[in-house]
Order: sequence, then structure tokens, then C-alpha cells
Amino acid sequence: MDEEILNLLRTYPNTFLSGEEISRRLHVSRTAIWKKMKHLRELGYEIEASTRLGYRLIRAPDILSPTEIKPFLKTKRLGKIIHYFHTLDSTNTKAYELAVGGAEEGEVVIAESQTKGKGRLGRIWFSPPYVNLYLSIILRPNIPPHQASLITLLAAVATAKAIEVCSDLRPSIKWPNDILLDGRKVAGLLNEIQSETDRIHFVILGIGVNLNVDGESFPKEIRSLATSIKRERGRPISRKDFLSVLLHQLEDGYTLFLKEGGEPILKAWKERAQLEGKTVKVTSFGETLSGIAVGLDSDGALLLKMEDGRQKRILAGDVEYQQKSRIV
Ligand code: BT5
Repeated sequence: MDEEILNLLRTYPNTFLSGEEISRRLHVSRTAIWKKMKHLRELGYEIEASTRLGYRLIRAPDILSPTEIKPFLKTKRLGKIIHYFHTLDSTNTKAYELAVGGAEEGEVVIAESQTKGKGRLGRIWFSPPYVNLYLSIILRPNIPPHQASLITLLAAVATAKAIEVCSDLRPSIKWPNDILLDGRKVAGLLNEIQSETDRIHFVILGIGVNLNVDGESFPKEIRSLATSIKRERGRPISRKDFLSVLLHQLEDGYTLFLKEGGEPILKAWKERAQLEGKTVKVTSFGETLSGIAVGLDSDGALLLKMEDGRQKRILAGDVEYQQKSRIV
């Protein structure tokens, strides 16, 4: 009923709606309405009440509940169903469970905070409440498992574009899953798949974006490595606007990928990553390799030209830039 009352109040902006009118339209008692208004205020909605005139919505909180997001969302595939939580261990874990239980392509899990936000290789994603975005999307693409990395790449491009659209900042992408602002990490992606040898059952696309967290709130181990949009532009960003733009960007990228394959994704990624020619150190499966990044293979693997002249394909790993760009 929260949603119905809010929709009604939103339909008549700046206008008082009497308790009697609301009660007639929603077929509930005036006491029930009074209780609901109290509950909505506790959620952060600013609602003016006048004994003579009724109720009026002044301001909605910047929370990521379906009630707040749905009115802005015009996507066709992504976000038709939003599972929303105040707190979760990890949105990826929850989305995985839902996918195993048969959830459909495009279902989305959002949490306002995570107690065990997951990075790669068992690392932790710092996930404080009500300031950032923690999102996981269930996808069921009809592609072979070796192409799943392309979904991380398209999500990186979509996240970079959403940051650009909403903040006017210019993010860059770092292989394979980091989005940086001025060299510091503002977003990370974690793509988990369940598959057979030649068929993907589902992909969980996890995205964490630091939106409004203050610089000094980061744990000190990552304070100099991490940043947020608020920190970079000096003022906060609307989280629900950002989420809506991001879901639209992801849908566009994903639709293009399903239609035209990896090529346009790789092209857009390369433009934003500017990886080619950089001297890098790569840690992959316990091994550290140095060389020059030559580019990406058609499945998103990193191509590294090593000091002895051999070229190596790196499927997964962490990259460190060694110095400024150099032409190969
Ligand atoms: C990632 O791992 O960058 C993937 C992060 C994915 C997080 C999202 S949130 C929604 C969804 N649900 C989940 O449970 N996860 C996904 P990796 O490349 O391994 O980077 C992890 C490293 O980044 C950590 O070891 C820290 O050094 C650093 N880090 C941790 N929290 C950070 C933050 N909030 N911002 C920037 N850097 C952070």
C-alpha cells in the first residue's frame, strides 16, 4: 500500500489530498492511512499533514526502493523485478540464490548496505549504508561460457558512461573490472557464472559504485586508492537518478552485445581504457608477469607482450600500471 499512497500523492504534486479522498480511492480506513503516513515518514518521506486539508508530499528520500525507482525506469529487460533490501551479506550471493531458484533474466537485487560485499578472489567490497550503489543483475544470455568476460567489459563501459552522464566527470576503465576517477577506484564489477561446458545457465553481474561516500569514511587501507563521485565533484549525486541511468546504459550495451556480438563492446571498451602500449605488471593465478599491454583478444582476454618478445593471453588477474603510456 506504500506504493499506492505514494503514487496518489505524486499524481497531485503540490496539492493536498484529504484523508477522506485517499480513503475513498484506496478503499482503506482513515486510521490505516494515518498509520501508513507515519511509516512513510519513518522511511524518510517528508509529508505535510493538515487537519483541514489532508496530506501533501514535500520530498521523497534518496533511497533505492522499487517505489522510488520504478517511476523513472523505462527499460524493457532490466529491472522489471527489483528485489530491494536494507541490508544483505552480498547482493551477488542473493542474486545467485534467486537465479538457482529460477529467477528470470533482468531481475535485479539492490541493497542499501552489505555486510560481506564481495570482490574477486575472496576480497571484500566496502559497502556502507545509504550512500552508494550495490547492485546485482541476473542475466541468461544464450552464449558460450568463454564469452562471459565480454559481459564484464560491457558493464564497465555502461558504468563509465553512467558516471559521465550523471556527473560530467571522465572515468577510465582498468582491465578487467575497475572504473577509475583520476587514478582511484570509484567502481568495481564482479561477474559470476553458472554454466556447463558449452552453455551458460546464468550470469550474475555485480556492480558496486561509490556515489556519495565521504573520502574520510573509507577504511584507511584503501583511502588513497578509492574515491567516490561526491569526493571528485565536491557535491553529492542523486542515487536514484544514477541507478536509473546505469540500468538504461546496461540495457543498451547488453542488447547491442546480443545483436552484434563482442566487436562493438570491445571497441567502446578500448576507447575508454586506453590500455594499449602501457607497461604493466600483471598478477594472474599466483604468477607475476611484466610486459606491454598489446590489447584485448576477441573474448576479452588481455594480450601481453612480454620482455622476451612472446605474447601471452591473460584470462584473469590484477593489473598495475608501471609508467605512463608508451607507444609499442
Ligand atoms: C571488485 O573486486 O572490484 C569487485 C567489486 C564488486 C562489488 C559489487 S557490490 C554489488 C555486488 N555484490 C557483491 O557482493 N559484490 C558486487 P576486486 O577487483 O577484487 O577489488 C577489491 C579490492 O578493491 C579490495 O581488496 C580493496 O582493495 C578495494 N576496495 C574494497 N572496497 C572498495 C570500495 N568501496 N571502493 C574502492 N575500492 C574498494
